[in-house]
Order: sequence, then C-alpha cells, then structure tokens
Amino acid sequence: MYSKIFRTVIIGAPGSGKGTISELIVQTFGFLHISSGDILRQNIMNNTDLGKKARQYISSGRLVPDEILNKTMLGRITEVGNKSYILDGFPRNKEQAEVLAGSEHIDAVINLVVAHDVIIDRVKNRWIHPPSGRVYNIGFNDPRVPGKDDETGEPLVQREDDKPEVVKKRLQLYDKIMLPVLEYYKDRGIVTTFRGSRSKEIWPRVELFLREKIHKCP
Ligand code: G5P
Ligand code: MG
Repeated sequence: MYSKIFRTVIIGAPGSGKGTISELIVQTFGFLHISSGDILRQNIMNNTDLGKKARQYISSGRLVPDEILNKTMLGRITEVGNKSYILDGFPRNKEQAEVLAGSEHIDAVINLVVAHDVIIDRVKNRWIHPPSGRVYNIGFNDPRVPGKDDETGEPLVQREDDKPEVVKKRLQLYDKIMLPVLEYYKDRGIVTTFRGSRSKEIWPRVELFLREKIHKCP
C-alpha cells in the first residue's frame, strides 16, 4: 500500500482500546495487526505448549515471562516479512522494548490514555472471538446476532482476565511497568499521546496523525 515499511507500536492500559484502534488501522492503512494477547489466547485455545505455559499467568493478570514473549513476538515479526505493522501488547516492559530495538526500527508509538473508571466499566461488556481476535462490546459494537461472531457465527466468550478483580490487578501492573517503556520511547522522540473516553473520538486523531506521518516518510 505504501512504499515505506511503517513499524508502529500501540500502547495503552488494558481495555483502553488498543485492539479496537488497531483494527481501524488495519482497515484504513492495510497494516498487519500483531497482538501478543491474541497470539497467546489462540495458543491457549489450541492447547499448545505455549498456551499451557501462558494460561496460568494470563488468568491471574500477571505477565508471561519475557523469554517466552520475546521469542514468540520476534518470531511472528520475522514471519510477516517486510510489511507495515502495528504491534499491540508488545513490548510490555523496558526489557522487551530493548530486545525489540535490537532487531526492529520502530517509527512511531501511539499512546492511548483512557481513565481507569471508563475502562473498568467497558470490559464488563467485552465479548471476543478467540480464533480471530475480533472483539465486541455490548452497547458499543454489538455482534449482529447476540453471542455469535459476525464472520463465522461461532460462539463468543468472555476473557478469563476480564473479571473485575483481575482487571484491577492488570491496571495496577500496567501503571508500574509501562512508565519506563513510555520514557524509553519518549527519549527517542517517537511517542504521540491520544487522550479520550471514546474510541470514536480518538480514532480520527490517530488516523490524521498516521496520514501525516506516512506522507512525510521518504
Ligand atoms: P492483552 O491481550 O495485550 P491488554 O490488557 O493489554 O491485553 P486488552 O484488555 O486487550 O489489553 P485493549 O486491546 O486495549 O484491551 O482494548 P479493546 O479490546 O480494544 O477494548 C476493550 C473493550 O472496550 C472492547 O470490548 C471494545 O469493544 C470496547 N470499546 C472500545 N472502545 C470503546 C468505546 O469508545 N466505548 C465503549 N463503550 N466500549 C469501547 O494481554 C492480556 C494478557 O496477556 C499477557 C499478560 O498476561 C496480559 O495480562 N501478555 C503478556 N505478558 C508478557 N509480555 C507481553 N508482551 C504480553 N502481552 C500479553
Ligand atoms: Mg487487546
């Protein structure tokens, strides 16, 4: 779609809309969406070795060990080859950011800031289709048929880590570990922050930002 390969990272608290905004970036700019959470959940669903290792961490709101994530995510990035992408959920701490920098040049970091009370309210109504990573929200983007995925008609499920006590833990952990990641990218001058409480308000700003950024690239 564009001559230059554009490598983007999207950062934001659990439930801040990373998956939602990434999907709009895919539809509008044709980037690939590489989501660590989707990859882990697909592996849990298929009961792979990776899935068996990751499950206990995810269901309790803890981070999956770095060595597993680094290998999985760098492997996926290599697999997709020379294509523009948006990384969602990775890097998740400074160590992962450093490992990523060792093999990839990141052009832009999109930082979503949404208030915690808005997030806690949202995730109660989240339903997902694990094989594809498609995400719905009752009253925001409802599936056409209640409880069924729009594309496949397969059943939707709620995430194990969307229980209120686990969401609170994930939000606390996020604030603690992502600050150094943000600082790391701010030092490199590539962070742009988008604040709001509705993805529909945030998206036009992200779209404009990416259009301008891509346009300026040689
Ligand atoms: P994930 O999967 O990376 P999180 O916690 O970073 O999970 P999450 O929960 O997937 O992020 P999101 O993608 O930011 O949130 O948000 P979303 O799904 O788009 O939106 C949330 C809900 O709100 C959806 O239902 C959506 O439809 C709705 N919504 C969006 N916008 C609006 C709006 O404007 N209004 C309303 N009403 N609704 C809206 O990571 C999960 C776990 O995997 C492990 C960890 O254990 C992690 O906890 N993991 C890693 N571990 C170590 N290292 C890594 N790099 C790891 N990556 C994942
Ligand atoms: Mg997500």
